[in-house]
Amino acid sequence: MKRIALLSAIMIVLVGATGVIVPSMAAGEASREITIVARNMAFVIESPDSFGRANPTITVKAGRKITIVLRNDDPGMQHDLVIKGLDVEVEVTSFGETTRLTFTAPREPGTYVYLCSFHPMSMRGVFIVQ
Ligand SMILES: [Cu+2]
Repeated sequence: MKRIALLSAIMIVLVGATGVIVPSMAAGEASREITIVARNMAFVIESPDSFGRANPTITVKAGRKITIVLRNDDPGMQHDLVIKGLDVEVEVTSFGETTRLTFTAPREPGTYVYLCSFHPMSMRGVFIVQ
């Protein structure tokens, strides 16, 4: 009897523990995908609220897993995307190519600059972690 009581106590602890761990792991795995298009020597995001605006400010949640998809729509040009101060370097793309990078946003809020390392003057925007 004592043994069964101990066993069920362990089971309750285990179930309780997995009950806590599983949802947080699931939430951590969901990454937010942001598609950024390199076009006419600028970054654009094809969403209704920022369509056509060059180098829009990108805002993400602290600690959130982010996937940046970089598509190159510039014939004859190479582009990449680097976020200064973060370990984020989306690989170089040639015309018609898409590259992607998944990373976790810092846990602390902050403001960073994203840019194309080939064209840092015309392809540059603000990346906010909040
Ligand atoms: Cu570029």
